[in-house]
Amino acid sequence: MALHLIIGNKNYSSWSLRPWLALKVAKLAFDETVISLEAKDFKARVTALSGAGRVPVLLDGDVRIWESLAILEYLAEKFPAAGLWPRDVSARAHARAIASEMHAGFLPLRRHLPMNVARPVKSRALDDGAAGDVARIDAIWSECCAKFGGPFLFGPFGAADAMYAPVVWRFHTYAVGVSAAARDYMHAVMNLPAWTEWRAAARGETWVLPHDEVDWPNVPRE
Ligand SMILES: N[C@@H](CCC(=O)N[C@@H](CS)C(=O)NCC(=O)O)C(=O)O
Repeated sequence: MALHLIIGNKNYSSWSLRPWLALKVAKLAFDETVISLEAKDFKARVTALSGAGRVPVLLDGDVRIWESLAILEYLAEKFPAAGLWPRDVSARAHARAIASEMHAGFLPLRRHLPMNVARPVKSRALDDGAAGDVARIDAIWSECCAKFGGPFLFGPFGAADAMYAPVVWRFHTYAVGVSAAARDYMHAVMNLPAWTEWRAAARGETWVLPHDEVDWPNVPRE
């Protein structure tokens, strides 16, 4: 039975992007259903699949997995050839640590710079919390790319890159200043064919979520 990924709006749903991108880059076949986060029946439809009532949710036959990081772990276990985690035990521990750091943290950045794929690139002044998160993420990316050789965090694209992919979008959209190493890393992610596919779909969506539009009541579009 095919994998089936339930996700939110491609323009805004940063958690949804993570497993979607991993599935695409790993060339794993899957069906997908997009439910707008503001659809009247969003909660009812998603809660029927996962008590958490949030997307993404992965369905694999009778198996239901929620939480983006748990989905990536499931894919890594079920499809080891996809190489979603590094083979080396210390590199794998490093990858899991930074993936967990992303999953559990960077709230100031996430609040201040919501993912908004269709917004034209325009800088936004950072508050102190977001600036601190940017510095930490730049250090994570720079260290990984120097230590493991790039172009992705641990060489080839993997689960850690999937976890940070929405941050790449945020840094790009809000023209956040980063180091040369972080910029090179962002270019590697943004050059993925799957990136272009997600962007085209996101820009084709007509839903507008005001709380994710930092220019509200203006809704600038590419
Ligand atoms: N920790 C969860 C976060 C999931 C999450 O917050 N998803 C958002 C969309 S990006 C959502 O479903 N929001 C709807 C809601 O909370 O009602 C994960 O990693 O999957």
